[in-house]
Amino acid sequence: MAAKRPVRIGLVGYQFMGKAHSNAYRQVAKFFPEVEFEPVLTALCGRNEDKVKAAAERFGFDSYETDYNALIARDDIDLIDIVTPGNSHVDIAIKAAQAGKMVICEKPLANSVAAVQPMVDAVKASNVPNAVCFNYRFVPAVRLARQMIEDGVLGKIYHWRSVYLQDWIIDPNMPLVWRLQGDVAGSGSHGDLIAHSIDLAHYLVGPITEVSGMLDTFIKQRPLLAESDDRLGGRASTEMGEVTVDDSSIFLARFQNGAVGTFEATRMAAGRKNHNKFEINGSKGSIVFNMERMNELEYYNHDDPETLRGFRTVQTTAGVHPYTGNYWPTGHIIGYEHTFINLMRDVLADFVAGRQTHPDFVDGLNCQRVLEAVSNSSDNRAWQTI
Ligand code: SOE
Repeated sequence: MAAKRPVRIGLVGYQFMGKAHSNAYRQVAKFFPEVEFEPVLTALCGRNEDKVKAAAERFGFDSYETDYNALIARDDIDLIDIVTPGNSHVDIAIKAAQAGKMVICEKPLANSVAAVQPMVDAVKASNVPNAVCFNYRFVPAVRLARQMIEDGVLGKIYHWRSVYLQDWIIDPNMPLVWRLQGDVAGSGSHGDLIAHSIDLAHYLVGPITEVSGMLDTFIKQRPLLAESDDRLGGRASTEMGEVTVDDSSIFLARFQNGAVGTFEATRMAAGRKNHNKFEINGSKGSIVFNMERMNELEYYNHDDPETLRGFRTVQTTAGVHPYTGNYWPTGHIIGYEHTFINLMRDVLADFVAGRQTHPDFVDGLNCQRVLEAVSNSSDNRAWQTI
């Protein structure tokens, strides 16, 4: 077998997404032996030396840096992967592109259209491969949904209906972690969750042209964070601070192809954990996907004999479904982490082959335009054109 091309990774950030991405880099060439690249965990970067050193050892990186400028300056790094909060993406991505590195960045690309645009300009000017991590595109059931729509199985699409529901901030004593700070995260459930639904809608239905939305914050003050933990929360202090992001984001949309959509996202839906669900209704049938049952796709075929009509549940693990043949025998399900492995499989394969990948920074910008239009619509109480 020909030697695989090493892709030497410099990862900036080591919390939740750092764990997900480094796991994907470690696994991808093992599960997909046909790929022509081999990720090398060259360096991990973070500001706190003790913590970044420990994380580098735990995730299997060869070295660490405490300054991303030093990381980007290294000539033994091919790809900069950014998994830090939204307000830090712009400078890192632009400098990485200017240094000629491939760039992968977590979603949302940044906190406004004005911030994202120079990132897109920089990757274009340097002509470097780039991708944004909308990982739910890489769920086998979502790929199957896209294939069905492309093949005309659902006919003309009339409706998109999505909810993305979590409840991890429902306790008013949940501290003001960075995801609840507007200057760091940009927004709340809006950029964190509904961004995923927008990207999936773009991927499956097509461009959104017009929106009307409302963003709301129910809990306006929370305890400041005393110490963050390894998950999404942390220890609360006794001092209070302002919540500067939305708790809930809801909007109506029109698509270029004539379909209409409703979108809802919240982190205050008691009992819902990662309920990332969409339903698409077309002239010939419907499909339903829910991330909490991610190995399944529900399908209703209006052409079935009337006596037998009803939703069927397709188990998307049969080997014939996208990605699944590289994991386990039929019925042996995959999970959240596999969405990142699948993403790295496709994105790095495109990068080394010199092919255009998706979702790329332009896809990230298109999502940001919708996010911003919804937020403007909420402020102005009026429809906004994209
Ligand atoms: C937390 O709300 C979170 O981890 C998001 O930040 C992710 O983007 C989403 O995939 C799951 O929930």
